[in-house]
Formats: sequence, C-alpha cells, structure tokens
Amino acid sequence: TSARPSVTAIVAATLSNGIGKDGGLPWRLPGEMKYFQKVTVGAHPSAQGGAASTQNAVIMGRKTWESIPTKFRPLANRQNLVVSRKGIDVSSEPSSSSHSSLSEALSSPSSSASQKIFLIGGAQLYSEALTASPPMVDRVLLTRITTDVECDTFLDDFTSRTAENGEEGREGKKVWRIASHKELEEYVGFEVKEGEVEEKEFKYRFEMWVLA
Ligand code: FOL
Repeated sequence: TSARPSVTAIVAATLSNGIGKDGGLPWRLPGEMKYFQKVTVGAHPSAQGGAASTQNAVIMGRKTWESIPTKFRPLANRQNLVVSRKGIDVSSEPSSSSHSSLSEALSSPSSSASQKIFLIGGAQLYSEALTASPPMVDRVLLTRITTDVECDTFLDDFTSRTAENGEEGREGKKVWRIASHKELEEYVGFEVKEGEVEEKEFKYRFEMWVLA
C-alpha cells in the first residue's frame, strides 16, 4: 500500500517516435546529451559526489544499460537501477543495482532514498510505464527531434492520448498535456533554450509533458 513514487521519463524521439537504431541512439548529439546529463544528475551542486540519498535515480532496462559506453557506466553521480528478468551482475559496479521488474525497482530502497527518479529507457520499459493504467510515469521530458532519421526502435505514442483527442471524459482518467517552457525550467532547475535548437545536421526542441 506504499504510495507510487513520482517518476519522470526522459527520452529523445523523432516525429515518428524513433528512439533507437542497432541497439544504440540513432544520432550523436553532445549538446542534447549534456541536457540529459544535467537534468538527471540534478542542478543541485551537492548532488555531485554527495551521499547516495541526495542523488537522483536512473532506472533503465538491461539493453539500455548495455548501450551506454563502458567509460560512462554506471552514469556518474546517480543511483543506477537496471531492470532484467534474468538478473544482470552489476555487483562490481558502484552505485548500481539489478531489479527483476520496473515495479520492483520503484519500490527498492535506492528509489525511495532518491531525490528524483528518472526512467531512461528503453522502448520496452517506456512502453510498460506509459501504457499501465494509471501510467507509472507522471511526467515526460521529451526532446523532439524534428529532423528525420532512420530508426528501428520506437517510443509509445503517449502524446496522442490527450483531452483534445477525446481521451478524457471518464471521471478521474488522466490525460497528457504539454507544459509551458517556464514549467519545464522550474522542474529541471536551470535555464533551457526555448524553441528550435540546431546541432550538427539535426534540429530539436525541449518539451515537457505532464499527466493531469
Ligand atoms: N534522453 C535524452 N533526452 N537524450 C538521450 O540521448 C537519452 N538517452 C537515453 C535515455 N534518455 C535520453 C539512453 N541512452 C548515455 C548514453 C546513452 C544513453 C544515456 C546516457 C551517456 O553516456 N551519458 C553520460 C554522458 C556522456 C557524454 O557526455 O557524452 C552521462 O553522464 O549522462
């Protein structure tokens, strides 16, 4: 009967909801990756190297864990929770733990002790969390990549489940709405470029969606 923790998904997706290709990201965008790092570590300077309980948690599936370059793994200054049905041996990794399901990860002490909890992928976990009723995430930090690029892995199309699309009505059923840029900045705790960002041959914009 413990309360569901508030969980934020963070993801970069094309207009076709493409998020991955060949087991990795379809692009290399250092500026966008810096945004991911800054958001998930937290603007709070004391989070850097601070006690585990003052850090944020990042929850990810086993394939996403394996997709992170070994030199960046575990993601620094964050509690890393890896979901794998079979279990994965992360016992030699600092700040890392293995969990048999998303709900098990969410109810673990490393989540409860964390400041903010981020779901960082991949497609299987995003889909499980977004299609559950009620959804297991109540906020999505979506970087919308408006340049077309080939992908073989896709995000559940949660943004079409809005009041405008007739998903409302039934009492208490929550729908997704896009937050204002100011709300996004208040949530992440730092200034974020508004509107179209250009990096290499790509264009994207930072969005936040909330369940309301
Ligand atoms: N969300 C967003 N907005 N962009 C992403 O690229 C993204 N990627 C994932 C999940 N959510 C995302 C999953 N994939 C690293 C690599 C892959 C990855 C997530 C993180 C990674 O190496 N991160 C380092 C930064 C490394 C660098 O500076 O290049 C980190 O410390 O966060």
